[in-house]
Amino acid sequence: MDRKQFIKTNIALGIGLTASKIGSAFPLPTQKEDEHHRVIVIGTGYGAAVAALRLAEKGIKVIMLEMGMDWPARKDYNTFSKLLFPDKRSTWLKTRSILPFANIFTFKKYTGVLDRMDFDGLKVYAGRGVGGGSLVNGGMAVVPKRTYFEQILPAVNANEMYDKYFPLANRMLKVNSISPAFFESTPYYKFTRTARDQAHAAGYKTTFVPNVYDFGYMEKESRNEVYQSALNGEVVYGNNAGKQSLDKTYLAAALKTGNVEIRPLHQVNAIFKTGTGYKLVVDKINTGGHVDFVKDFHCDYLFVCAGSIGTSQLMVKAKATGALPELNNEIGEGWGNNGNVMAGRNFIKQGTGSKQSCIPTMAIDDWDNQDHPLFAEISPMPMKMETWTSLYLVITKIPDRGKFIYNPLTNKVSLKVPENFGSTATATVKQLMEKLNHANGGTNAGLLFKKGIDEKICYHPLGGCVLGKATDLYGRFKGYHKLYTCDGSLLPGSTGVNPFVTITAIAERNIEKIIAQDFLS
Ligand code: FAE
Repeated sequence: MDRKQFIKTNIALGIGLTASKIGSAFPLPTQKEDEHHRVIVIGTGYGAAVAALRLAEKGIKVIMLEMGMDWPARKDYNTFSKLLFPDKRSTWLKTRSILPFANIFTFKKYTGVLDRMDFDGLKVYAGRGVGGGSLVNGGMAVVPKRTYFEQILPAVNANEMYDKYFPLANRMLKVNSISPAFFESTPYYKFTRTARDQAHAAGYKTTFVPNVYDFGYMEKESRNEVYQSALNGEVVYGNNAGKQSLDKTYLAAALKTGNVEIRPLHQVNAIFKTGTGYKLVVDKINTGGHVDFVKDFHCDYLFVCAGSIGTSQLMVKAKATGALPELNNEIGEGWGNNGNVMAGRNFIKQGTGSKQSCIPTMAIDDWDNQDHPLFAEISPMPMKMETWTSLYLVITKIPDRGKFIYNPLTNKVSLKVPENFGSTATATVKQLMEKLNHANGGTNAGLLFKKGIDEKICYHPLGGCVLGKATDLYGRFKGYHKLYTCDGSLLPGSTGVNPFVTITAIAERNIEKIIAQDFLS
């Protein structure tokens, strides 16, 4: 008996079972009529948005199922919660805030915008809502170094990527750069200038990093001409203005075609093969996380783009439960954290400023270092007071990879990583901190993280359905037809830089081929 039959039988019998016994919340949800569509896309993050737009442009109707809320911009600039005093809109179905540190805020459970998933000691963050990670991320838009890209995805034509798809992704995402004059003069980037000077004193090179935040808008913020978003502590719980997130770029263009419909608060729980296509079992949830109703969606073509964790969990479960038995053994393998490590330094004698923009614009670039390659984003700590602290999100090169495992007792999929996962990354960042402290003074910020370094925080989950392994070279799942992924699960655990430009560019490359070969031919 599948879930639908189970619900129907129990309703018919009038049995007062709680829905929690079938994996949902009390009271027992109703089963709504099935729907059938030609194309369904799960998720509304980068990969999903690219797929939906390009299909819709060819006149193909697409339904997007997104577990998070829609967050339309409000005229009073109050769509999203503030950083310093977050409310329930900040956090996905938890009663306490979940930032890497200082979690003292409590609220009612709500389908808020930032989620944290805890696995095997790791804390993996993700965006929830129409726009996925683009709603909560720092907007850093970085094309990976070509030599490294060629190493991680040797079967992908790098000429094509660097001549066509990376520039296309940058254009579509509205990537822009801060003006050097504004950067050098504004108090809001003192924290970056200080960290840059200290990096140079320690012998490191730095590089400006482009962003999707509109720097023209930011300059107006600095002159108090418009609502202050990035300059007033907004980023990780959403920006109320200034950020060109996917809802303003790819998804806006997709909706404009008239061929795309987005269903928020629709959580896909299972995928099955049917005679001619696929069946999705979906919970329509409310903002408290309870299930309003359950519905089966059927489709001919399915794009699973729920992010590295979401896609891997759905596909591992489908393979393990026999719902998609022909998936190969690469499903759930090859997961990495992009070598993420967070680190902080105290007693920065030049000061880092009481005013800080939330949008990062610079990184320490030591990727060519043979022993300890790193790319360290200089991150803000917008506490509205001088903290004499520098914060870094460091991307390192680590060999360790995790895998997803299905537990039949709980019907859940978790992530397992090898023992000492991240020890190479910690060694790299220790060395970075030592060099910076040695050249400039300062100490590791033990109040922020244990010994000032935390390799358990992951903002960049990647892999689980790796390109060319779990899928063919264009994201088609091996073993099935008309079943695809386009998201971060395709990347083999590492990109050497912040990943969303790579995810977008690969999705553009893949969907072009898929449309030509699977839809138009
Ligand atoms: P993603 O954007 O995560 O979208 C997946 C979507 O699927 C989400 O909207 C989910 O709610 C939805 N979903 C998941 N499961 C289901 C389900 N079962 N049913 C229905 N819907 C579902 O995937 N990257 C950069 O390049 N630059 C940065 O500056 C940067 N900063 C970051 C800061 C933070 C705090 C975080 C958390 C991430 C940051 N990232 C950054 C990472 C970046 O946002 C991430 O790599 C991409 O968002 C991943 O894109 P995907 O398309 O894979």
